[in-house]
Amino acid sequence: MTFPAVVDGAGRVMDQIRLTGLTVRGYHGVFEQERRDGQDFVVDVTVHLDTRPAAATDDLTRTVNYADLAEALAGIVAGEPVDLIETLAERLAARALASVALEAKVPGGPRVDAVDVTVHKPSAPIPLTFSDVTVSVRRERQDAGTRAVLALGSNLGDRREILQSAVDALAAAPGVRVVAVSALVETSPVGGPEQPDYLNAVVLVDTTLSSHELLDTCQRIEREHGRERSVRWGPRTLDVDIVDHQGFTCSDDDLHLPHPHAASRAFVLVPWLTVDPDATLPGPGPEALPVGIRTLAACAPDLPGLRFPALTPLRVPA
Ligand code: A4P
Ligand code: MG
Repeated sequence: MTFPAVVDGAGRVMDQIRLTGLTVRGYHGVFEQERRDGQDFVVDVTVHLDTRPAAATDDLTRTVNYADLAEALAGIVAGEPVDLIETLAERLAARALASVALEAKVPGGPRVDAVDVTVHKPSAPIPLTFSDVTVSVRRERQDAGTRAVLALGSNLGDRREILQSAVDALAAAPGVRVVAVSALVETSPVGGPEQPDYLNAVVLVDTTLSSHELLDTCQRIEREHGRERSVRWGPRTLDVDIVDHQGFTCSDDDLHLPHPHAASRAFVLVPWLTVDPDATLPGPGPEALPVGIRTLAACAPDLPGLRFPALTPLRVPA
C-alpha cells in the first residue's frame, strides 16, 4: 500500500524514513489458538519529516532515531493482545507520532508531519493459500503545526491599511496559516516618547515554523512595512510581537516567550479576548499558574486608554 506524498507548509514533498520488515511475535487475533500460540507480525513504518536540519548538522537529535522507534513499536506488537490488526496499526501509528512529538519538543528536534504504518499478518488463520494480509494506516499530526498568538501595532501612516497588509503578509508566509484576526483597538501609547495613538490587533496563527523562524518572519514583515528601530517603545509603522507560541517558554537574548509584557497590556489582551476569550498566560510566582486573559485585562493599567474605533474590521485572508 502506498499513500500519496506528504507535503509541508511550503508545498515541498517531505522526506521519508522507512523501517520495513520489523518482525515480532505477538498474540493478536480473535481465535483462541492465536492468543495461545501467537504468530509473527511484520510492521513497516514510514515517517514523513524534514531531514535537512539533521543533514546540515550531522546530528542524530535532529532526526528520528530509527533504533528507538523500532524498539518502541516492537514492544507494542509483543505487548497487550488485541483482536484486530486495525487496532494494532492504530496503536503503532499513535506511538510513532507520540514518540516523535516528544523529540520535537527538544529545540531543533525533528518535525514529523505524518506516519504510515502497515501491519502484515502472513500466518493469519485463513484456510486457503494466500501470501499475506495487511492493514495500512496514515496518521497525521492533528494540529498541522503549533498555535501562536501575534500582537500587531501601528502608530504611523495609514495604520489600518498597514495592519491589514501585515495580516495578508502573514497569511502568505511559508509555514504560517492565519486562523483568526481580532477586533481593532485604538490605544493611547504605553511608554516611550510622546507619540501618536496606536491601532492594535491580535492574530492567531497555526505554524509549522520554530519560534525563532516565526520571529524571523515577523521581523521580515516589519521591515517590509518600513519599520525602523531607533527609539525603544518609539513610534512605528508596524510592530509584530510573538505573545505566545503553544505555551513554549524561551529566554534567549533575541526571544522571550511568552512575551514578558503581554500579561500587563490591555492593548494586547483586549483584542486577544475578542478571538480567544478563554486564553491564559502564566501568572506571577514560581508556579506560574495560568491566569485568564480576561482577569489580566481587567487589571492592566492601560485599559482606560483603550477604545474600539469606527473602522472596518480587518479581513481574514482566504
Ligand atoms: N524580542 C524578544 N522577545 C520577543 C517576542 N516575544 N516577540 C526581541 C517579538 N520580539 C521579541 O523588539 C526588540 C527586540 O525584542 C527584538 O529585536 C526581538 O529580538 P522591537 O520590536 O525591535 O522593539 P520594541 O517593540 O520597541 O521593543 P519591545 O520591548 O518589543 O516593545 P514592545 O513591548 O513591543 O512595545 N503602546 C500601545 N498603545 N500600543 C503598542 O502597540 N507598543 C510598544 C512597543 C510600546 N507602546 C505601545 C505599543
Ligand atoms: Mg516589538
